[in-house]
Amino acid sequence: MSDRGSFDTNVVTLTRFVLEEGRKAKGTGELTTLLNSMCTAVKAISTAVRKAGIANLYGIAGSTNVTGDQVKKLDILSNNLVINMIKSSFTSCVLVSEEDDTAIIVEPDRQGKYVVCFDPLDGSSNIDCLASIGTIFAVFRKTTEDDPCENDALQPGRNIVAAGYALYGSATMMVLSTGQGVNCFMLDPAIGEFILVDRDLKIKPKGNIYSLNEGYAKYFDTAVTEYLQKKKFPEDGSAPYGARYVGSMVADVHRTLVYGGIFLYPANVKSPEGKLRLLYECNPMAFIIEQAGGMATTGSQNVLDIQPINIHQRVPVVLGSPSDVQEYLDIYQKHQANNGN
Ligand code: AMP
Ligand code: P6P
Repeated sequence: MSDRGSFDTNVVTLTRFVLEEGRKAKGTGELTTLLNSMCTAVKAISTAVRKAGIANLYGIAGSTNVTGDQVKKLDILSNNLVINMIKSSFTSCVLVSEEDDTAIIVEPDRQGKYVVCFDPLDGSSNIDCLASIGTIFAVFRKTTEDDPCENDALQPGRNIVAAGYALYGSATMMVLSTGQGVNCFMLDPAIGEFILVDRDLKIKPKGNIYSLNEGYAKYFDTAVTEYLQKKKFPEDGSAPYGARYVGSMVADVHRTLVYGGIFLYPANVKSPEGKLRLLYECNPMAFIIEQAGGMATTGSQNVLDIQPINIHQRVPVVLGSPSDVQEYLDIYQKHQANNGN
């Protein structure tokens, strides 16, 4: 807003930014429509999240979703908002949601060429304590001429056309990439528009924060244990890393993007494949982090190179500043070699 209080016509809104990028791409406008529809769903979710206490949306909805988490009413509302907005955009044919056991095939008269994988309200276990939560999405192009089906979503993250997340924190922010860098937009509730606040954001080469749930330390593999020891008791006399963990992937990844450092949800004895889901958590976040100059790996391979096997597949993930992730990888690969892998 200009100091006179009137709307500054030079400010770049998400709507305007996406339209301009679409014109540069000389496309049909389908992706622009899809992204703006997702943006509208996010605005509605943001309103619901911030009014949840008043609207009595708290509390367990009494049902569970496909991954066994207890579903809260906001999860259901958020899922319905995203599905309805994408379907009514006539841009997509297959939707994969964290909340739905099987892929959603859009009705034939509303289909478009895109496939959207999303977690409508990630971190929902944090709703009742008002910790930050978020919406995560990844957009692919359907690659076959066959009738749309769940397999259309089983594409490696390298094929992502656009990915992003919304963070419902002290403010609501959309972080978006269509493959030409990462741009961050803050929601101005006064005008109901996302305003460009960080253009082409890049992650620090190296940070000083590590982020993981150390409650699982008993179950960590030896590589994770050695890596954490080096962060807490540096052998080179440098200062130990700080520890931060919200338990909401969008909050922990966004802090890593903005401040630098490393986020880990590795495999452990209890969760041999890790906990986070490839299609609608790890892939979109890995795409964003790589677009910002960072790295995202399972330890054995880059997250974006994984060929998915099923739509709710879980993978280990370590992402963040390239120097920090590479240091972890060097330790991980040393232990793999020692174990004869
Ligand atoms: P469309 O015909 O609108 O589906 O766009 C065709 C391709 O152009 C997309 O798959 C993108 O690779 C690119 N594109 C279209 N619109 C945009 C946009 N708003 N931002 C970035 N890339 C875009
Ligand atoms: P844990 C939230 O439930 C979530 O799916 C991610 O947002 C978050 O990173 C992770 O699980 C937290 O899991 O095991 O540390 O509670």
